[in-house]
Amino acid sequence: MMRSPELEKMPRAELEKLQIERLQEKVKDVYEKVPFYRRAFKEKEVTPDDIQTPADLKKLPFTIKLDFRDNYPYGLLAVPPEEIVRIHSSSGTTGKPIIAPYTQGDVDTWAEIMARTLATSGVTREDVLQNAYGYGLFTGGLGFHYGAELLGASVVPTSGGNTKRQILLIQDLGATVITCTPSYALILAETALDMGVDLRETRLRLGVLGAEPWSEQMRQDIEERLGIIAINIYGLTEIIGPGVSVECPHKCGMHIAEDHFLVELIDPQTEEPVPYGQEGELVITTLTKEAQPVIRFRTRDIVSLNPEPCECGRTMTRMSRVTGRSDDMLIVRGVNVFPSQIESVLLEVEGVEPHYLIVVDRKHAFKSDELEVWVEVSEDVFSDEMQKMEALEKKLRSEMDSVLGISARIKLVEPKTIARTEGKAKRVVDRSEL
Ligand code: DLL
Repeated sequence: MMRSPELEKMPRAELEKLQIERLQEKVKDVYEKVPFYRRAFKEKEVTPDDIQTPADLKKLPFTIKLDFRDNYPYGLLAVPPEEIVRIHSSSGTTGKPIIAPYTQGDVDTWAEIMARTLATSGVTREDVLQNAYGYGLFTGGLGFHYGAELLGASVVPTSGGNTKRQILLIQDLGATVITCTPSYALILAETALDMGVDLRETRLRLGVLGAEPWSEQMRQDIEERLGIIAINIYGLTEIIGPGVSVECPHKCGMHIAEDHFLVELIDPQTEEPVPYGQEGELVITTLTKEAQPVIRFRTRDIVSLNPEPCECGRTMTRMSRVTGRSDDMLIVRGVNVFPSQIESVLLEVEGVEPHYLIVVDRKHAFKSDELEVWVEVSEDVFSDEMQKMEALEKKLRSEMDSVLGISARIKLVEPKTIARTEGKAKRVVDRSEL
């Protein structure tokens, strides 16, 4: 099993030396092999020779989601097509999907990164890991699968869905680790209860959850309902899939695999660098990807960075949980709000289930005078008298108002009426979709 743990605790100076060497090589690579990058470099009047120190990174052009669409499907390849052994994909925001091709080298590197990632989160070769991320084009299923096998854990590749069978397998095979989206973890808990199973009484002890935004309150809820430690993991198709960063059991930020991914934080409007501790948009450059290296990819994910070494001894920069995306921001009467903030407020209030929908008018590009939030109430509140429902609604409205500074129309709905998804939950919907 290769895990390169020594890299994770490397002195910063040494790490930066490794990064610049790898960066120089990659920049040369894309300049020579990918016409899209050569053109973009020429426009910025920069050549690979201009990249001598980490600070030179900002001379390079950004890459955005649209560039993937414009070069669909193979326009960003840096290797001959016969080198490709696998292709994953995710839905783009509009039109064509995003394509992620891998060489054999990429598949091996990814497995190694994921083995290390899972080890960081607390998984060991003694664990039985039930992998409920979707297998297929989505990077979650196979990404976790290869990493967990390399680590030596016993993998149960359930993929998403068939929730009742998931519960049976957790019980019968003695799963100790569950890997899925946070929203699916809650569905598992809910379904288990319906089946008369208390997941807290199974051997489950750890969840490695990600692929969608979730709040600290959501973590507490999941930990309580499943009787596990819930660890946050981050990644994206354009860069590699899961494995870009992950929390250690200290749960104080996600350790970025900086020997493979060079990160920057920018102000999404001015594109200027943002200092440590402040929030900005995460920008990632791949240092080891062969098939489709990416230079300065604008993730749209809003995070903050912390360069201090962690209590666990790892020296790699940590990123906060994703507090929003620079493009899912809602503007309600001039106030910027992210769905994750709304979630935090909702889940603080007693009597509310962690299932909600934010209804907006997309035709005004998320600028809205009205914010409507549908919230599921818990069974006991719902079956209680009307007065209690009214009190709850009032409480939610005033909490939203005092915490976020915006007033929202709250619509309380019956338990289990908001559609459940097996993968990523859909939190924001257009009124016309209802
Ligand atoms: O979601 C890869 C992945 C699979 C990550 C399994 C973790 C676990 P995409 O489908 O391309 O890839 O979606 C990437 O999802 O830009 C974020 O906006 C969001 N995202 C991913 N992980 C987290 C997380 C996978 N832990 C997009 N917290 C990213 C918040 C996340 N958002």
